[in-house]
Amino acid sequence: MKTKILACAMATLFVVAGAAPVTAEVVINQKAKKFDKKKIEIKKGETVKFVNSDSISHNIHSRSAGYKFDLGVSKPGTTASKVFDKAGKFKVRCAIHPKMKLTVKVN
Ligand SMILES: [Cu+2]
Repeated sequence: MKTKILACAMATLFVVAGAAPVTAEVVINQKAKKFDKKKIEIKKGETVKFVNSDSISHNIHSRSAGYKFDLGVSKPGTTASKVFDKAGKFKVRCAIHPKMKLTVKVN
């Protein structure tokens, strides 16, 4: 019985360690009503973390065909994360500031 539990725990550890590259995180900073990058390329399953370093709120969303999402209003000093679990090229925008543009290419 003990051996079974140990084997199970080891298998879990292996899965967590093996999954590490898939859960990689890319940080995008928002400052002066801009994303700090215009284009990023990530792998399917990776997370993009949007940090709001502005003194105003932002609202990250995408209206790209087949991949619509809305992270809602993110207040100054907060972060909002999005897992991109679909391959493709997506336009990320801020609903409050239309000039904020980011293209996310998911491979
Ligand atoms: Cu904004």
